[in-house]
Amino acid sequence: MKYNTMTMCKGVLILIQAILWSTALGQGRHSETINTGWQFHKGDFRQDTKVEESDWQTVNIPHTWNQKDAFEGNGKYYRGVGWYRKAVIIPEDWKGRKIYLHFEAANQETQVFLNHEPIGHHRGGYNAFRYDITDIVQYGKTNQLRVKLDNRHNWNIPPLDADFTFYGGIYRDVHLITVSPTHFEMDNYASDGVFVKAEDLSEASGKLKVWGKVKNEEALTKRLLVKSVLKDADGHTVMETSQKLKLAQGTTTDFMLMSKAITQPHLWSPEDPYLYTVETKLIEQKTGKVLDEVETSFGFRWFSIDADKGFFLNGKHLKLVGANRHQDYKGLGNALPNAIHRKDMKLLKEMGANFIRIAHYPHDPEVYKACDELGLLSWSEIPVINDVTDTEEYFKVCTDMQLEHIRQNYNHPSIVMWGYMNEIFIRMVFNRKMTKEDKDAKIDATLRLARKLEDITRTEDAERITVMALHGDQVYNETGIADIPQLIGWNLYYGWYVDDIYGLGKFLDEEHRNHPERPLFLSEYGPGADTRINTFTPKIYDFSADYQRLYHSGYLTQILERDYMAGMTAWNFADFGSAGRHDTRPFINQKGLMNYDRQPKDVYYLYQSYLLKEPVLKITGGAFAKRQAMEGESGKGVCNQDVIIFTNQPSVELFHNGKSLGIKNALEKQVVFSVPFKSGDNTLKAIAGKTEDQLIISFDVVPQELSAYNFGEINVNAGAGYWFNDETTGEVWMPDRKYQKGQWGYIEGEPYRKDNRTWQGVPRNIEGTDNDPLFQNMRVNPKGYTFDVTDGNYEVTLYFVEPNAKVANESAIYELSASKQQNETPRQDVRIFNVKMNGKTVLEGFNIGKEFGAFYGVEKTYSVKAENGEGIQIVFESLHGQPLVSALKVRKQ
Ligand code: GCB
Repeated sequence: MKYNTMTMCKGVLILIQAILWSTALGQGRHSETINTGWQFHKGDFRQDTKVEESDWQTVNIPHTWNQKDAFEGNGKYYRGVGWYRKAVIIPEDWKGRKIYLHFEAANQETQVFLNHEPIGHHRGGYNAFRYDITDIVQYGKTNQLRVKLDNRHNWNIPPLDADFTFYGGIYRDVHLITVSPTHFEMDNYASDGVFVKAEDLSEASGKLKVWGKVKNEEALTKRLLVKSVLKDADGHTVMETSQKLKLAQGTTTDFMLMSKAITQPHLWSPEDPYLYTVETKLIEQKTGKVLDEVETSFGFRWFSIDADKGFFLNGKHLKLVGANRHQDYKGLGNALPNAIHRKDMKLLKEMGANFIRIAHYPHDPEVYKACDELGLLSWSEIPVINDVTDTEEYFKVCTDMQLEHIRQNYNHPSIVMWGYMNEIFIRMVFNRKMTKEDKDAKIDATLRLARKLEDITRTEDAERITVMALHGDQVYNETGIADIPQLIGWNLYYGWYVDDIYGLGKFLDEEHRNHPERPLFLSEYGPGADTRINTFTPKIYDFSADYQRLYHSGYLTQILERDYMAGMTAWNFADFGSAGRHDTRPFINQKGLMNYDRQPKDVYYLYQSYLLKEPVLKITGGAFAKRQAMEGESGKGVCNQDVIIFTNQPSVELFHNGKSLGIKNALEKQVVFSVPFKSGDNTLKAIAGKTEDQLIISFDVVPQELSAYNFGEINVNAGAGYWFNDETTGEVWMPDRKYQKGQWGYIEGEPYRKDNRTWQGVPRNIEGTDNDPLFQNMRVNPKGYTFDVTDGNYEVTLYFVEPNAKVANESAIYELSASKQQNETPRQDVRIFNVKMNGKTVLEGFNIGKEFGAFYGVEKTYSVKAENGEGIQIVFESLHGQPLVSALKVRKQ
């Protein structure tokens, strides 16, 4: 056999690697994930009960049992007990070492058993926890690991209530960690046990401080050296510092290293997220053996906040702009691979953000790591949301949570704020049943808890800024809770939950005037938006991409012009699961700048235009690239529609099918062109300097005289002021219009409104369809719809939904609607009507509620013959109550 240099090198490499591995296992710290090949059982059973093999389903971690059911039926997902089990083999040669089981998180109450012995119980779904299993494991054998998990509501575990889904499961990585019996502290709230920070830091110089505890679990006294080496990003040693320790058997001692001043440290910032590495080793003096080792990414940076001037990083002013983020993802629930966590941070960074509010709970370790590496400053918080329980146990769980949260994440340079409460009085404010005494008691308990959490946070970390997020109510000022943290985040929804986008500035100015010493941040804002909904007349609560644009544009200008505002984080980076919501995509909070699958909504590019330095140019309306609309008054097969372009360039030229529509200046990062669309593909090309963007819009212009229409189909979204694009079929639905001779449209009737406040018709999940927006809005009491089509055979489909929950349904054939399980009595006949098409009765005595219950999407298709130039006449006749219709489709056969 002939060896060439390549194979020789490979051989040497393998040898070196083998030595490294053996040292890794023999000494030092070794960690490995044990995510693969678990078994899951949904439901509870007693430990000693034999469960059928078939009851176990093989799964991998990360895993949740709610990724499907939280998005089905009425959104009542399984909140209960689930069991996991796994056979874990512990190698013989781990004998003599310490062994730990480390869970990055599991939601929300976890009991862990190893070889049938209980080894730990953890409360709270978003922090890591770790157990010492050294004395229980059997070496060289299979160990039975079992985990009982419970995601039921629990009065002693926050969050008690919140607008997101509490998916159950072991949804973050599980690790086995081994260390030498003499090691850095392993039972310090599941942290690394080694903490780092910069001291006396300026541009000119700074020191490195490293501290923690060392534990000697060997049966002899140890003489040790703790040594930290600071390495730059290229791996060159910048500084070393060490301390000698003598530890008697079974004792624990503190260490603290302080380096000499490092001149001109390379500072960490969002623009330049420069990371050093601190390698901290625990070395046996006699042998020079490394007993334990922790590697920490480290950034030199300092910051401050000012009530008038906002946030400063490394002495320079920095307006913080970014978004909040929840940790779930379409189809996966909260069980995400690390790659998606990292991808999200990249998407935020690419949006131009320099900040993230990690809401409403600590996220995966990968998120914090990515923030350090990409340069995203952050606010990280624990999930004490909407309400508190006044028990010692609840307070203890909250304070433990904050301790875990801070200790586990202390070393990340990206974190600048620690939060601990969100809108904590919101339930109380809206609860009409609470007496004054109840409210006073609630306020008292909440203040006590806030003070406790504030104290703990400041004691743990005197440098980071403490923060709390409030909803727009004076109760926080009146009770004094807003004076507790160092920074106040307001969650304000002017132009969504309350009227007027420009109410924002007024509110903030008043707060700043009344509390001039208090730094302020806009921690949440945003409207729901569905990329399938597009309109040229955006309104509050219409869920259109267009209203989202108006809203964010208004918010960006108002915050950017106010120096005292430290920053702003949009609610939310992406759509997220919220099982209690019934918006246009049920069980999802749609306020994301991106869809649930991280496809950007148009506003993502608006942020880019505001925040990025490199040229940004984006023609909006990509999700509305297929259109059908009426020819304009001036005819010629042309339909003029506004096209909005986002850019950070001064001006933009737009070409339509190769023809220039002129050059326009940008105003608030936007340029508007009226485009004369024609049937067929319309190529839009925008040019600004050297940057180009292109969008092809396929258009079907429906002539004013319907008889001139080369009939494909006309799809009408009745009673809605928006277009609806069906993502699956590609069908486009136009808003309806009033009938005029020779054309098509409705005769009388009103758009359905559930109440005066909301524009969205039926804020409920419409079952039996994914096209909820098509059904949620409707026309009530129409006399009819007329289509002046040419003679021929047509197919007409009518779409209905019963929006009134109190419908008669006793004789409904199937229990179709989940609403029926909600016992909404008394039930009654709401409406009964006939529908005629060209004189023929096609629906007689139609009682939607009786037949289908409420909120169930109904479709009925008929064949109609248009004869003698009379077109199609659809007539609604009331027998009882008001008829209604959600949508109509007319197709030529
Ligand atoms: C809030 C909450 C957040 C909700 C949001 C909303 O103020 O802090 O958890 O999801 O409003 O969309 O209503």
